[in-house]
Amino acid sequence: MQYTKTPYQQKQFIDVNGAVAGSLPVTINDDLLLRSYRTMVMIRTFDQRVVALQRTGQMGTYASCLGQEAIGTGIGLALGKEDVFLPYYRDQATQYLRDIPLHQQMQYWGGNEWANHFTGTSIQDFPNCVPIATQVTHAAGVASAMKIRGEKRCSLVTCGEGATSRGDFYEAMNLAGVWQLPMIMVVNNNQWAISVPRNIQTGAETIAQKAVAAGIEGFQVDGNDVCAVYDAVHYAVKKAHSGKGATLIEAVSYRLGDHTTADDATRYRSHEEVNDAWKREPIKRIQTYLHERGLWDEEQEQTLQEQCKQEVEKAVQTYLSQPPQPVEDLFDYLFEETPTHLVRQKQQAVEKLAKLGGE
Ligand SMILES: Cc1ncc(C[n+]2csc(CCOP(=O)(O)OP(=O)(O)O)c2C)c(N)n1
Repeated sequence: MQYTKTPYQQKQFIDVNGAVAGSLPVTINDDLLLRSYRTMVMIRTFDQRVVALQRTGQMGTYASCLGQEAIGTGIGLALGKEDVFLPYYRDQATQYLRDIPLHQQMQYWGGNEWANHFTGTSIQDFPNCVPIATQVTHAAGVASAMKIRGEKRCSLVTCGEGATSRGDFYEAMNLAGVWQLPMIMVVNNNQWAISVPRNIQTGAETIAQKAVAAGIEGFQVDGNDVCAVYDAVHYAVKKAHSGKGATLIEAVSYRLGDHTTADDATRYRSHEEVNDAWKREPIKRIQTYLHERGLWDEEQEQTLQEQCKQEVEKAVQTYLSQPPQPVEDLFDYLFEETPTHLVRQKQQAVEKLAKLGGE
């Protein structure tokens, strides 16, 4: 029997050299390009600063989004305020665009779960999901509620390519297909699930083709091209809002940093591979494109770099000046009536901390 090769082709508008083959899609104007660029530079500045805070003992374990800024930015700019975002842990850019302040994101990574208490645009958004792929089932639930209520809204969930090997992912995608849910799954295919490379993660040639089995549309985009991500999400949102069902978007990128600050990626991948991936990173190409179009110059670049540094430093000061979380929070909010053994442990924790001088 002759099997046809997978039809999925990575969609791209701006290539690694900042050149556009043909023209940009009608959904993208100059204002959007500039916003994308500014956001990506801001998030990279934030990311580097948070890693530095962690290295100096002022931050908890942190999952960097270095090299994947275009994915979060494209999603954040295309998703509607009325939609619900269910993030995983590399969505700093989307959260920033959904009005979650940088200092609040630092608070979260500093270990304070209150930082998942959102307001404004993100009031109905879900907390960062660390358990792999469980958020995809939540997104199916959210989209199902929207459909039952007849609302013109959708849920958008993100996960890594490793997460697509889990049952939760397949189950949720199956529901999205059979119930025609207004749901979008964006897979950040950064090639590595901690130390497990993409090629031994799944036998599927692309992550996008997993959609076929669920009866939904799936396609690949260049996840380092913010225009491709934006255009794909914009399309999927419009489709979901008009009752035409779910979409799986595989955004192909590369994790330029360690998995988290608790990882050392040099133990399982080569410098050559990482250096090669740097050539495709998402920020340089759009900067080149903007320069060539006459939309950006050196002076604007310097001003932006300065603004980003200042905004991030301001966030650092706010984060560092916040009082530590009360130790009682470790025990509260879990049970309507706290079990006796936990009441005892809570008492012990409070006493121990008091002895240490509240440190
Ligand atoms: C249910 C569950 N199993 C295992 C883990 C441990 N774990 C944390 S991150 C990770 C790899 C995830 O890789 P991928 O989905 O590709 O996302 P990436 O971190 O590369 O963005 C694993 C296995 C977890 N957090 N949750």
